[in-house]
Amino acid sequence: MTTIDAGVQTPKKRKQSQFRRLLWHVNRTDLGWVTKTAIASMQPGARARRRAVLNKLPTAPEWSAASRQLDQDGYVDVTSLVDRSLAQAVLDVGQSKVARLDELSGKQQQGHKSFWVSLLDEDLVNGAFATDHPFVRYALQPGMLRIIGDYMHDLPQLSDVLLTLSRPTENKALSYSQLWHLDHDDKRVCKLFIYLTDVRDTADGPFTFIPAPPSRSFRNTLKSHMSDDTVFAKVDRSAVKELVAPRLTSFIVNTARCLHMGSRILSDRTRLLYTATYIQPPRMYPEPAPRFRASGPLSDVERAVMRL
Ligand SMILES: O=C(O)CCC(=O)C(=O)O
Repeated sequence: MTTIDAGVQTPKKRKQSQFRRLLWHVNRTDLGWVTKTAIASMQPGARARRRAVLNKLPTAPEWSAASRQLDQDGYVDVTSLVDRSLAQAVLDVGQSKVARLDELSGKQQQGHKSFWVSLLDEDLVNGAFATDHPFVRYALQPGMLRIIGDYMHDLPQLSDVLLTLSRPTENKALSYSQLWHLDHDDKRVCKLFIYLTDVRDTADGPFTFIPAPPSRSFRNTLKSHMSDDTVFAKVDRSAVKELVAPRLTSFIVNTARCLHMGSRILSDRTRLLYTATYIQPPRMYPEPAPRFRASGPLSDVERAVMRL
């Protein structure tokens, strides 16, 4: 009897994984639209059904203007458009988690980013958030879905919600999202953020980005995370937007089109940030385990956005 070491691949498996790797690289370029279109074509009529659901959402002139700005520039400030009481509920949850930081960071499951602490692990059941959690309610605001949906010309899919506490990394080299990158979760990715602490200056590690038009030259780059030198060899520093703003500032960024980085926290500062991630369905990669579990009444739109 022959035994196969699990760590050693057969030639067929090696070819398959080389093919997947190649596809993964290709999908990060504009050629990925071919893959996306092919996947979408396997679900005839699905987009029209999603658009019918999108059209059930209310409209407002200021949401349409925000959507147009998102399309043109790749970002929009939505602080004046969000529901203040939902924002406050997110802030309350965030602050209550930070008050228990030592206890929660001991239990952290996602440990790879030393400058990020995930504080929501205890709110998950089998990896899923209850749909009445304030973080989910914030992401489901009709105005935000309308702004992102009108930009995508499709009903967005809510992929995840996240609370991150960024802390100083002392003298360690910059890594992960502290370096310039585009998000490649899918071809269209929008993130809705709220600052839950004041970001007063560069030392607070602001979310920093280059709007979509000047970010264009990085779209087909195969390098995933880039240093300042690499970026500023191609684009003028004056294109950079550093989001220095008080707590409860909320903004949407198309992180697949706008080169971005953040969390470069200095000295004794910390930064607390809420993020909701939306993609345009159907997802390019296999669907992960459900991230949301129904709790309380849900509208058709909400069910469709969370695939429940
Ligand atoms: O920590 C930051 O400000 C950057 C976050 C980021 O890169 C992201 O959410 O994709």
